[in-house]
Formats: sequence, C-alpha cells, structure tokens
Amino acid sequence: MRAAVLRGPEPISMEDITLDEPRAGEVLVRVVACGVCHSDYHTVNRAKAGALPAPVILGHEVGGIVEAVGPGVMSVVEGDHVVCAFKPNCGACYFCVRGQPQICERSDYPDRLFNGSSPRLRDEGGNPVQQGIGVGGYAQYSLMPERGVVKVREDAPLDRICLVGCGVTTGVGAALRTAKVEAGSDVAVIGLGGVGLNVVQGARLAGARRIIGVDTVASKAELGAKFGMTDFVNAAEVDAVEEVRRLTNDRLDYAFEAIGLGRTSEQAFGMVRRGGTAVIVGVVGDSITIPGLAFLGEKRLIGSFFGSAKLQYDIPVYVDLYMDGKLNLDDLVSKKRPMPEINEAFADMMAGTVARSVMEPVG
Ligand code: CXF
Ligand code: ZN
Repeated sequence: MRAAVLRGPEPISMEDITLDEPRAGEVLVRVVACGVCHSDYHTVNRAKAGALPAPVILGHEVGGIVEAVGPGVMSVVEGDHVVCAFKPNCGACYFCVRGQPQICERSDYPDRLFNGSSPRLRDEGGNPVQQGIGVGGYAQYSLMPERGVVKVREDAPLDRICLVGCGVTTGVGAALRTAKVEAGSDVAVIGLGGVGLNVVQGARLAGARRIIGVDTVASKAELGAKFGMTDFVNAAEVDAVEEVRRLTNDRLDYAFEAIGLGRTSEQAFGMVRRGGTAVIVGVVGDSITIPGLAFLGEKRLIGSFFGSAKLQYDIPVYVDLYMDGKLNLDDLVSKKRPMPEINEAFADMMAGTVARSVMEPVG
C-alpha cells in the first residue's frame, strides 16, 4: 500500500509499505479519510529531536471500511463502516471494569502493539514501520485491534465522522463526560483549535449559558460562534484571566485548557471561581504551578483524556448527533487534501489557518 512515512527530521514522503494479514482479534481497515491532529505534530517534533524509535506512519483520526477481520472478531464484518479509536480499551482491566475505559492500562500509547507482537508493517527494505499513535492512518490501510474499531452507520460521511476518532470525542467528551457541565453553567475554553471548538460545542449541548472562547487568533471569533461560543476574548490583546473574570463577575464554573501549555493551564485555574473546575484537555508537557491556598476555596484541577470516552457507546452517539444536526463537523473540516500533501497540511495546522485538514489516501 502507499503510505506517508516519517523517518526523521526530513519532510514526510510517500512510500510502498507491506502489512500483515489480520491476526486473531485484529481488523484491517481501508482508510477513507484521516484528520490531521496536533498530536501527530508532537511526533514530528520528536523526530526532529532525534527521539523517534523507527520509521512511523502518523495519523489517528480514521474513518474507513472494514476490509478483512482476523479470527474471533465479533463486533465488525467486512464492509462495515468504522471509526478507529487511538486508545482501545481491553474491557477487562481494573480501569475498564471500574467504568474508566479511557484510561485502560493495557493500551497505553506508545507501548501498545498488537497482541504484544512487533510492528506489523514493513518498508521496501523489510524494516519494521510503526503505526503512530496506534493507528497509522496516513495510509491506504490500518491494522487495528478490534477494541479500537467502532462500527458506525453507513449513511454518515466518513470524511466528516473520521474526526470523531480523536478531536470530537476528546473535546465534546471533556465537557459532557469528564466535567459533566450542567445546564446554565458558565464555561471558558482556552484554545479554539480542533479540540477546543469541540469543547465549545460540548458545552453548548450541555446547555451552558455563557461559553467564552479564548484565543490569540482574531478570526476564531467568527469560527467559534459557529459552534456555540457566546463571547470571544483575544488573549493577544487583553489579559485573558482578568477579562474572563470580569465578564463572568468572578463566577466562572468551568475552564478548559485545550492547547497543551503549562501557562494556559495556570490561566484556566486562575479564571474559575471558588468551587469551580479547571479541566486540562491539552497534552501539557511542562509543569503547572498554582497557588495552593486556592484549594481552600475548593477549586478543582482535573485531567481529561480522550473525552473520558466509553468509546464503543460514545462514538456512534456522536455520529448520530452530527447526522441530527446537533454537532457541527462541517465547519471543522477546513480543507481536504490527497495524502501526498501531508506536509502542506501540517504547515496549515501550525499556521493556525485551519480547524482541521482531512487527508484522503491515494494509491
Ligand atoms: C493524544 C493524547 C496523548 C497521546 C497521544 C494521543 N490525543 C489526541 O491527539
Ligand atoms: Zn488527536
């Protein structure tokens, strides 16, 4: 198959890759569309820093069609439309049975491989190739564990619902599942990218009263409004914490950090009221410093991973909400591109000119 392969600091390039037949419990998915997510770029940065273990195929927001299934697979059959989930759940570990499958301990990225086996993909020289973030979606096919593949309705366009595989579930779920935003709450969202816009629409679905978006890109004022944002704060012009506190008269119930920085995490904590909750949705690599005395006011700082998704249930629900006009995915897809344009899609993402690009395999 043709796939976009990252080998190091150089641009990603298209290569011929061979992949194994699905083994027991595995599903071979023909990729129809794959969204471009910031987490892919973190992997590019690791490559630039020389910390990449092997050639890797990135891409983890896949909508596709089942091409073949391995022995024992029961939840999908050939021809089913599916969304791939980068964080499968085993259904049997301590966390799965405690009702937190999003933190399943048997499928931690990046250690999760199939049945403990080595990479199932090879390049033209016969060398192993990794499936980045567990999916490897910038390719014609992805070999997935059954528990990371969810059957969805066939009338749903795969070039939209692919986004449910990461950004939609992560953002909407942060509001609905992790924070459980109540109707009438006031909410702020820091960072109006592919995830932050979904936190906004999750808060809207929850019935939030005020949804304040915070970003440094002025055009996000218009974009955010399409997802239910009621107010916009341009953090390039004003102090975001002061402005949100002023707008809410110091009564902000929830703040969501959707960028992945220590500084904006501190801002999220700083803007919520006593008794309020700051939710860290972004992947924060640095440390967070907060004043300990704030806990006397029962402020809470919590993490959210993959929208606290019970993915086998949530993914089809989010697809239904889109098909019913209750979730906006159309305005998330700013651009569709053929797979060989993956480097250009990354450049768009880093420039902040797109909410999401969606790549389509060629071959
Ligand atoms: C990320 C979170 C950190 C691990 C890789 C996937 N989520 C979505 O992009
Ligand atoms: Zn992602």
